[in-house]
Amino acid sequence: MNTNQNGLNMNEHAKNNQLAAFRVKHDDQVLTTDQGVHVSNTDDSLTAGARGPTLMEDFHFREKLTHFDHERIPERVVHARGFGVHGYFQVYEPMTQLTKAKFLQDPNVKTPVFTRFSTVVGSRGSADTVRDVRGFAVKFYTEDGNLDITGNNMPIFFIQDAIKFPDLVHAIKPEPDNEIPQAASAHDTFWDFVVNTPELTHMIMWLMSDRAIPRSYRMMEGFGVNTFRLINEQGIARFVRFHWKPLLGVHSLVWDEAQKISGKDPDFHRRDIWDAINKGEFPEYEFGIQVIEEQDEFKFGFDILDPTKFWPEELIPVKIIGKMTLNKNVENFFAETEQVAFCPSNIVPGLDFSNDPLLQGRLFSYLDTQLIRLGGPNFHEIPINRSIAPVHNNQRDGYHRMTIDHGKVSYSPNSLANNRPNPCETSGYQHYQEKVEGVKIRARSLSFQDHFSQATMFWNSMSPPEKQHIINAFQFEVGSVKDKQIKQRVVDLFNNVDHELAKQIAIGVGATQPGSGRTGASETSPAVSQLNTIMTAKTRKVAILAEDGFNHAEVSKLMNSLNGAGVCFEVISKNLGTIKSSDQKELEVVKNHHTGTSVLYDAVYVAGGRASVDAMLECGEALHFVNEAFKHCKTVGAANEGVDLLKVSSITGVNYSKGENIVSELGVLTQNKADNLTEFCKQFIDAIAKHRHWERESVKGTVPA
Ligand code: HDD
Repeated sequence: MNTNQNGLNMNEHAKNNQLAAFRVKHDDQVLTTDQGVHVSNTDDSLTAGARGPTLMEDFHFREKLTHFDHERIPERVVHARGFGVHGYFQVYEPMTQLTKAKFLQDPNVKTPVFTRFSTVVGSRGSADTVRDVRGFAVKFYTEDGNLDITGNNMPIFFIQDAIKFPDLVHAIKPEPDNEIPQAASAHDTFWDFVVNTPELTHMIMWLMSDRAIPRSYRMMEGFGVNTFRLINEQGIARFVRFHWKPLLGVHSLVWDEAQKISGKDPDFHRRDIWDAINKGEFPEYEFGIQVIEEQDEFKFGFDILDPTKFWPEELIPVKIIGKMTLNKNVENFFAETEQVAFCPSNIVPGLDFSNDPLLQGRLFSYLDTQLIRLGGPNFHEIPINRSIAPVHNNQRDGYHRMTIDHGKVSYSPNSLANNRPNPCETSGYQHYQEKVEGVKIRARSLSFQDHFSQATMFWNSMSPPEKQHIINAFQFEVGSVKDKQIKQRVVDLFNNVDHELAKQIAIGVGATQPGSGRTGASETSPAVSQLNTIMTAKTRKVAILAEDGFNHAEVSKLMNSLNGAGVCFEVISKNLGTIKSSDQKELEVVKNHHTGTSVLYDAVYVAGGRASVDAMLECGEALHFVNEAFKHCKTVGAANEGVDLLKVSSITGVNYSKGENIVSELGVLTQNKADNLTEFCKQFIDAIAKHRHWERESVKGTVPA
């Protein structure tokens, strides 16, 4: 591999150098003005007398205030709330047969990437865990120039034609008279748009599903959504869709938990990935492609150019071809995450677009939006947006131009500079020579008109708990709509998807139940159910509840086991500082009950030790912690005296261990004998790996999550 002395691949090195060239460290420096003049005092303005007016000549005051007054740029019109991280991509084996794209040829080449995850609807300061689609945008800095795969965490989109995008966004954003609600689709204008635009039906099923409340950016799939083309050296083209598959599996929060996190830690998702990368737990996603031969374009029961349809994996398998590793946090949020500019039209030789009408519109919109957001046509010169491939052309001037273009020639053809820079037929980007003909027409293709079959397929692919979550989501969202007619029309629309679903929506929102509707079996795509994903306890977060007098041998055994399995943990007690075990060993408390709540953890463990458990029994917070974790279907564990806390909790449907045996029911693990701890810890970790214990939701008396 072509590496430098730091072990960095040359492409990574090139990108790092580019960023480093603009990095300024201010440590140990004297404060200066923007002109480099040292400043003697930045706390008092220059005034005429100590109590007199400020003087116009105070250039430092004016410069400081002027810069501050201008330091905001417009937030993105959608996807304003996001978080970017650096990493690299490596292909597993040469993809020569399918594409000539250079970054997909050599498994030794690490292509630097910058990935920005986002929500769609909320403003820049909105909460991370709202119900929404998540953006999953990857910028590859390839040797052939920048390639952006600007995707989402759902494989389809709301609308089929880009001309409807402003309508969609106006409908889902806060209502314009009072700017309510923030970052939410649960309001009248959105559902009014839904009932009047049946092409949204399929995407609404995904939006109401658990996909819309991911547990972590690290546990989210990514999809390019639109259909692109791969082109090989021989000029043969194939249709392709792109996938990112997280090695930690695809997992979600539960709605009640997500809502609470929005208040307890609105930065939950960005903190999660920031902390993971700082700890060296680098998120990894495999890159997959679904490929359709040109001659098979019309072979399927749906139009492969329709972005409201996914290509079922069972029909068109996802070929895994590489991996992205995210291994570096940004140094400056504004410079990198805020100023990064993605654009689906950033493409490299070996790839091309399809006639997907949503994609075609996107090819215009992204570049256009950067002109206002980043203030002019030179945004490609901002360090995070620069390609590692050299840039030579006759584009000149404009706001904030950084490049000092040499020479007097800025036109083509020219003889003064030997006609340089000149196009190159062999290395230059060649558009695929697709034959197109037709009359100019404003009409939707007939092959785009089935809005319900795949929505039904999605519904029928869900497991019972996933179905229940969808029903609950509809009841929340449509229940928040004020207009009765809209509520009824939602019921009637989704009666085309599944009659039982429509009935349940109607019951929940007080609408009339539909007479008859779509029922019975349809095709399924098991791959879309999150129950069929990778299950691992790695990087999950356990809360250990303990107070003075805890059982040190037991807790340290548990901590060692968790460490061994790559599971994180934090000790939570009534007060911060340290607690002492029954044998006087000290343990640091990371959170108290004000700062550490159950919704921020994947599992909870109640430590044994008589005095510790007695203190917890007196403290309502510990009990609330356990009850809430149980309600959210999380793994709950307790050993020795710790079981006493569970016995008085509202956990239902569980028999506690009476003897020495480990009892594991509904994801609640208890045991009474310290000797069994090794096996107990193993089972506890296995239970955490299951993510959630949905079977609890069907136990009578359990409040649904
Ligand atoms: Fe878009 C941003 C994803 C349709 C117009 N979009 C944006 C971002 C993502 C997506 C991830 C944020 C990029 C970042 O992190 O900076 N958008 C999608 C997907 C779509 C889609 C997967 C459907 C397949 N988008 C879409 C359409 C249009 C736009 C049809 C307009 C015709 N999108 C934009 C935009 C944004 C944007 C207005 C806002 C900020 C930006 O571009 O840079 O141009």
